[in-house]
Amino acid sequence: MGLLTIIRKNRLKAQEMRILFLGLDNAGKTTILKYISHEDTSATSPTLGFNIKTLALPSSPYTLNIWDVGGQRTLRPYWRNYFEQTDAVVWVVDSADRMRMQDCKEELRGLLSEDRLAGASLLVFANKQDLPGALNISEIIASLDLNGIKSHHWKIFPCSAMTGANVFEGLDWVVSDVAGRLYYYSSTSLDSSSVSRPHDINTSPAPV
Ligand SMILES: Nc1nc2c(ncn2[C@@H]2O[C@H](COP(=O)(O)OP(=O)(O)OP(=O)(O)O)[C@@H](O)[C@H]2O)c(=O)[nH]1
Ligand SMILES: [Mg+2]
Repeated sequence: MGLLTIIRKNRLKAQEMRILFLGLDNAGKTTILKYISHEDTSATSPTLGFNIKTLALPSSPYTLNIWDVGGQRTLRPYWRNYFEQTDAVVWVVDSADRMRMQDCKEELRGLLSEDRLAGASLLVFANKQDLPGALNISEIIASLDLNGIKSHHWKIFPCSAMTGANVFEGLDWVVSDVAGRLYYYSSTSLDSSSVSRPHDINTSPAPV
């Protein structure tokens, strides 16, 4: 058992998870974080550094330490400063930003090649599904070549930070995936009835 695994297990004993929100600028990371923190989502401004929130989901015994880091191009080299001890990456995509899907794919690919993220679960939020013209889940899986990801557990959820659709369902999945992977997940501690099925290539995307 590697040192990193021992550290991770010890942290899970303390019932904490470190979750890193990343994605291109304007994807909706901060708005999602506001939604799950029950804050006003109507106004956000670009994140120039990072936001951190510590919160508990109603359906989970774990305390989540969520780091939301600015995604502007000039800030992306600093993402690596946040990788240490990350249990899960939440990759937020602006589903309506068709022009930048290639950029989005390349940044995600680069991220997944980082050694310090090797054991992290990956939740992809296909955000802004409320916008007309948003790519659906199948289109985003194809655009980002998600089926090519063999190195990480991943799932994609369509969501909207504006309506809140599927936001907690996605988080529930990633929390249970981290907990299950590290053996400290107890089926009694996370109410499985609250975990909706994620949408990946094997399931039909649900409208949000
Ligand atoms: N329609 C719609 N707009 C959204 C949604 N999520 C975020 N937005 C809007 O998208 C813009 C960018 O949202 P942010 O949350 O600041 O994006 P970010 O990913 O944190 O951006 P950076 O901090 O620059 O990396 C804001 O105007 C939000 O109101 C969504 O689900 N639907
Ligand atoms: Mg932000």
